[in-house]
Amino acid sequence: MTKIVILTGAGISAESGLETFRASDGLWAQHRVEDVATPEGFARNPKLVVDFYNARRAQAAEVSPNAAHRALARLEAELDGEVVVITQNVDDLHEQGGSRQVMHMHGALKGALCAACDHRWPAPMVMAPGDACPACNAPAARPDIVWFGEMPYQMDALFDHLVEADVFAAIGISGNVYPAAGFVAEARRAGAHTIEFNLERSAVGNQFAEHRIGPASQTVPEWVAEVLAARR
Ligand code: BJW
Repeated sequence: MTKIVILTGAGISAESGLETFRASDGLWAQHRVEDVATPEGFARNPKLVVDFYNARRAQAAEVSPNAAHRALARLEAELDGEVVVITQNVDDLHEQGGSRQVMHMHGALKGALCAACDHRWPAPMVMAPGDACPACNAPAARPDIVWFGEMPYQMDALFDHLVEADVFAAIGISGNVYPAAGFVAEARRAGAHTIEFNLERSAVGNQFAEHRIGPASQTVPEWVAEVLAARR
């Protein structure tokens, strides 16, 4: 049975209207990463961080999955095999597009996390600094997002999928952030065919066997159609 593991980054949601991080007009050009995406930044100025994610949550609620998200759902539904989407994205466009096996390694905008007891619950559209945890009542609610210096979610399960992959595809990732940037090496070592989908070669582009250059909304549906046709 074929197993396809797909890693997605901000580039797959760009054509839905969500900003990427490292583009010249992207999120990191507008906000200091140390201020909004580290636990130290949150400790210094929780309101700034909570407001940043409130705004991102509001933007994400306005957008829809694009043809690339939908194509991955089609692949999962129609492939005689297993498709696992590992996403660094905190939006839920894969789920809205119809994908079922989705792992959010960097957390989710729709989630809240208690910094005191690690309880997780659905976030309200607008969080406030000092919101109480529904489990322990500590005023310690934070966005359920993995910041720099924190351990991404489900690492053991992710690596289990990577070593079982026949095909590993990375879509719209810059290859600048670890551990995700190291997944191609892991999958390749375990024998997977590796494909990168991007507008240009990423920082780890030289580690992929195949490149599909162009907007994901075009390249991904084309590839999915090829994969499904070859296996019919
Ligand atoms: C298109 C397109 C279109 C556009 N079609 N393509 C030194 C060396 C190595 C590692 C470290 C180091 N010092 C520190 C570290 C670790 C650190 C790290 O990697 N730092 C680097 C900056 C060096 N990593 C961590 O701290 C992580 N934790 C960790 O390592 O724990 C320890 C550990 C050790 C060993 C094993 C396991 C764990 C945590 C990282 C948390 C990242 N968090 C963020 C923010 C939170 C989420 C949020 O707010 O949304 O996650 S940072 C930000 O970058 C976000 C993203 O998920 C992540 C990756 O960005 P992504 O998706 O690649 O987006 P962009 O914008 O960079 O790129 C978009 C790409 O799309 C571009 O290439 C475009 O060309 C392309 N594109 N339009 C196709 N239409």
